[in-house]
Amino acid sequence: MKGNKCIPLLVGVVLFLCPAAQSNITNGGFETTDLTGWTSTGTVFVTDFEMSRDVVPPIAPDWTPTEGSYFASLWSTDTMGTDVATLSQTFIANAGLVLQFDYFFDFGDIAPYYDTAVGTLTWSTGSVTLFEHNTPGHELAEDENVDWTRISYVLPVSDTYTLDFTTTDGAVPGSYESILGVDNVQVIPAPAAILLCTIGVSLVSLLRRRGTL
Ligand SMILES: [Ca+2]
Ligand SMILES: [Ca+2]
Ligand SMILES: [Ca+2]
Repeated sequence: MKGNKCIPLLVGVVLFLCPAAQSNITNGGFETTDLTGWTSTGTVFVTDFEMSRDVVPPIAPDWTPTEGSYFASLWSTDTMGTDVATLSQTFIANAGLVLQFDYFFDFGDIAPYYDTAVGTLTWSTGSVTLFEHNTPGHELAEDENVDWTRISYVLPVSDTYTLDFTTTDGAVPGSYESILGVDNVQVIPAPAAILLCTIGVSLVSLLRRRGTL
């Protein structure tokens, strides 16, 4: 196959190799300065910084966003009128795309008052725990912080997904609070797809330069 006849084929191959990030995640970076697109319960808000919850030295610096100027903050405390905070969003995405987000957990309490932090993803036929801290078997040291961490998860099916973040106060009303921070939530093509896409686009460019196309 030579000349113009192979153009549709090559363009088709490149389009196949370059999957669009088809997802309807809304306000994944919280840059609207509010929780537009998200559902929340308890003490949850958008902020540009949080003071660390470290009751004994060393005192960590303030928490700041990993993307843009804002992130979501979930407080475990029950001194604000609740003892659980949740943040969730439902979105549609194709199989093979990658859910990605950043989170931190600042455990501000002491044993045995294990304030928990959990991230889960649920779809019509399954679910997965993306991270968990201070649940049984996952206890942190007193006052320990989990620094900003990037989670990436390849979506197994084309489906409707619900992403949930939850933090709960361990015990004893009025005990110290902990904070779960979330930022930069997005659905992106898998790295392998991006690589193949790059190769495909480069091949088309090369062939055009050589006059093959
Ligand atoms: Ca942000
Ligand atoms: Ca801490
Ligand atoms: Ca607590």
